[in-house]
This record gives sequence, C-alpha cells and structure tokens, in this order.
Amino acid sequence: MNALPVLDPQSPQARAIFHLAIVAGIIFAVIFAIVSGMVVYALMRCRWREGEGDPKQIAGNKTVELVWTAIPFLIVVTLFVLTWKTMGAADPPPAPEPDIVITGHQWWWEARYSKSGVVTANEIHIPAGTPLSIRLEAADVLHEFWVPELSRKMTTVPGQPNNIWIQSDHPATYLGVCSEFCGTQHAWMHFLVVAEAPAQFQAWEQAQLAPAKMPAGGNAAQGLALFQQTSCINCHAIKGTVATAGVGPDLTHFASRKKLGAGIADNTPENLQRWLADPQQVKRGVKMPDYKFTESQVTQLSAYLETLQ
Ligand code: HEC
Ligand SMILES: [Cu+2]
Repeated sequence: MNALPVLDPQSPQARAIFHLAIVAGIIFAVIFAIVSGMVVYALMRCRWREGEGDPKQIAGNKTVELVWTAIPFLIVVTLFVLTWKTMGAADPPPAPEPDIVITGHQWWWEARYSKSGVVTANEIHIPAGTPLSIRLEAADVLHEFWVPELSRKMTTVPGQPNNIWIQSDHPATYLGVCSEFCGTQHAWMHFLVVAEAPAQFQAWEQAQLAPAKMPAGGNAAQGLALFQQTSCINCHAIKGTVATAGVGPDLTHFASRKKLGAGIADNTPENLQRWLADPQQVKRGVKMPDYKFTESQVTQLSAYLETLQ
C-alpha cells in the first residue's frame, strides 16, 4: 500500500483518471506561468515613473479580442474532449447484472457475490485482471465507496443504487475507505480489496460458500449454544445455524478475515475477546450491544467464533 495511493493507479479505470489529472495539471501550470509572468512583466515594464503622464489610451482591438476569446475556448474544448474520453474509460455503463453488490452500513461494508452467492464483510476478494461491475447500495445513510488505486469514489445512496467498475491489474491488497461522513465511526469504516490470481480467487469463493463447521464439543460447542440462544441471531448470520439475519456482518467465515470491526483492530483472539466483552470499548457507538458477558461466556463465544475459518 502506497502512502499516496491516488498517485499510484493499479487499474485501467484509475489510470484513465490519473492521466487526465496529469494532462489537465500541465495545462493549468502553463496558463498559470503565462498569466503570472505577464503580470510581473507589466509591473516592472509599465509602472508609473516620475515625470510621466498617462500612457496612450486604446479603445479596442479586434485582433486581441479574437485571440483572447479563441485561446480559452480551444482550451475548454480540449479539456472537454479529454474528460469525455476519460469518463468512457473510467466509468463505462454497468453490466446488466452486477458481479458484486456492496452495501454500506453504519459502520461496515457488506459484499454479496451475485453469481456464487457468497456473502462477506469488509474484505472483498476479486480475481486480478478481470473488470468487475459493482452495484453500490446503502442500508441507512449516505456512505462513499473509495479504493484510491482502483477507481473513483462513488456515493452509496439509500434506495438509489449506483454502479462502478473495479479491476486490479495484478494480485495485491488495497485499503478502501468510506469517504462520506456517516456518523461517529465513519473513520473506522475501512475495508480491504484482496485481488488474487483467478485460481486462488475461486478457491476462496468455494471456501466461503461452505457452511460453518459444527464444533465437536468443549468451549466452542458451548459458545455456539450461547450464540444461538442470545439475540446475536437477530443481527448476524452464520450459515449452517439458525442465524440468518443481515443487520450485522455475516460471521460464517469470520475467522478467515484479517480485520475486526471494519479495520479498527486486527482479527486476533485477544481483540475478539475485547470485542465480545464490550464492543463499545473497542468501537464507541458501534451498533452492537454490550451483553455484559462473564469471562467464561466470552471465552466460549470466542472459542466458537475462532472455528469459523
Ligand atoms: C443489534 C444488532 C447486533 C447484535 C444483537 C449483535 N451484533 Fe455483532 N455486530 C453488529 C454490527 C452492526 C456489527 C458491525 C460493527 C462495525 O464494524 O461497525 C457487529 C460486529 C460483530 C463482530 C465483528 C464482525 C467483523 O467481521 O468485524 C462479531 C464477531 C460479532 N458482531 C459478534 C456478535 C455476537 C457473538 C453477538 C451476540 C452475543 C452479537 N454480535 C450481537 C450488530 C449486532
Ligand atoms: Cu462514512
């Protein structure tokens, strides 16, 4: 990951925008240099001197007026054509069926893969080298989906899906953010885009499709029982259990993800236990209640959730 990812485009879409910015920037720099140069020249050359009267007054000059109308007009036309072409390259019409539907929630991202049916959160895997049509939706308020290396920003609007294309030239992991203020934890609405070689992506997709394994016994089995008896199931889904809700992230393969709470912490057993003991202590304002579990209940739940590879 680059410190200035917008300057390091990794997809045809992002590259088109980057090239337009470079060309436009050069045009602006030349205009700035000419205008400021002329101002400085006029200041030096034409300033009033002791003993001089007013200079000769000129009422109008057709040639000058034609030239200073034509040049800006040509510049604007050039920028228009370049922008038009860039929009075609960076933002082609969406596919009739999106490859992935991504929904912004306060404060995490849900990803549904249309063809395979995979549902996951905050870690979006894609096959490298393939353009993907993404439909963006919002569950509550405005959010904005942005992976600086891969595409332009796009707002997610409740009730009004937007579309975007993303592609990664090669396997790599990118950081994405929400770039539209959406409440207290807006700053912790990160996600990862993991671009993989197609075979690896397919293996990931197959693994994600599998239902959760049933724990054989011990803490994990008690954790599953606790999970199913508690209101966790009103908000979360774990395929293969009674939990099918979609208010919070799908947890079927929770343990396979690198981050917890949309990037606020690494997904380690310690951080998971802190989260279960009181999510508000980890991510203040988060839309998940504090259950005031005992230590042994936290151990059981985390033992179970850690089996969800
Ligand atoms: C009222 C709805 C709600 C209930 C009830 C609820 N959660 Fe959550 N949970 C959420 C939301 C929303 C998030 C995402 C928070 C965020 O990242 O901003 C979340 C996140 C999580 C995460 C982290 C997931 C990830 O990928 O980052 C875990 C683990 C989790 N919940 C477990 C549980 C367990 C176990 C219970 C029951 C004891 C439970 N939740 C009850 C709404 C709920
Ligand atoms: Cu936001």
